[in-house]
Amino acid sequence: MDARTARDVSDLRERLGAARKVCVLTGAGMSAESGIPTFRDAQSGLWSKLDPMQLASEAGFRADPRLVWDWYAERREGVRRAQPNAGHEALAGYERRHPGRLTLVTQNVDDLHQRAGSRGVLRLHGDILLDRWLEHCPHQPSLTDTAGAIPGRPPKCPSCGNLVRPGVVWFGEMLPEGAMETAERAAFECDVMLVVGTSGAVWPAAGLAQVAREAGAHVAILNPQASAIDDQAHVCLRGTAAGVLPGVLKGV
Ligand code: BV8
Repeated sequence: MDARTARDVSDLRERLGAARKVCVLTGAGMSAESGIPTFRDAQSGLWSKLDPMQLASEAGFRADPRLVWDWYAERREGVRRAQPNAGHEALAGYERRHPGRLTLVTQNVDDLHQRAGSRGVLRLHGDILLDRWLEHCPHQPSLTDTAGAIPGRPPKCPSCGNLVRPGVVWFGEMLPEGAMETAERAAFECDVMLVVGTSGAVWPAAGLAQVAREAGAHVAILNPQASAIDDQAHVCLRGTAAGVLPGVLKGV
């Protein structure tokens, strides 16, 4: 770590130690060191010719349900095989030491924050390990109870062919009721906002850094590369989640 980054880390540690309220926003880079490819990394193998933005949409699913279902099935396997990294653990430790101080908002659809022990994680883009029905249908008890599905790629309703889809928020879909309002309030009220591992390309999540900045919070971004929201940061730490977060949060 160079001298400039070391100075920035020590200043951030001081601020996190003194803060009344902290908001952390994480993106796919948070899980990269756990072996889960980031959203915009070139898709591996079969998927390299496909656009994740297209696959992660209702239109993409309706156009080729089996292709999209298989893409999620492969990603789900990757999430199940992955383990939380030192960055996830560091955030969970900080939360344990300061009950009620941290609001952790994630764009990620994996469960690594939760498996590291973080509680009350605010998921803006849903949960890749959950299923739900594509449509409301009269043959099924609810949108989220897919127990009545017959197996398949994707599974479907035996009575009307309604398809099962992953419980994530696709491009063009609204975020979960109230999630963004809660996240905006946390960004508005915090003294320190830490943004980890996001390109800042996806809205409205990307707007949270600006909400915090304009409300007077100290905004720090941790990312090995530049992001589209760096202009909202007081400091940009060029490093990785597992490499830098433990040093930022240890003993704070
Ligand atoms: C909505 C679930 C109302 C699916 C995902 C305003 C302006 C422009 C466009 C819009 C706008 N408002 C709405 C839109 C449309 C759209 C959007 O944002 N489009 C953009 C992309 C052009 N937004 C929506 O549709 C949202 N809905 O707003 O509803 C509405 C509807 C229609 C029209 C208007 C309004 C819903 C968005 C949710 C999409 N679903 N996920 C799935 O996962 O399959 S988003 C998906 O991208 C993932 O969740 C991912 O987390 C997320 C964001 O990407 P990042 O997390 O930033 O990941 P990325 O790969 O981009 O970057 C990784 C970063 O990590 C990099 O910077 C890298 O340097 C860094 N990194 C790498 N390694 C490490 C690291 N950092 C730290 N440590 C490391 N080791």
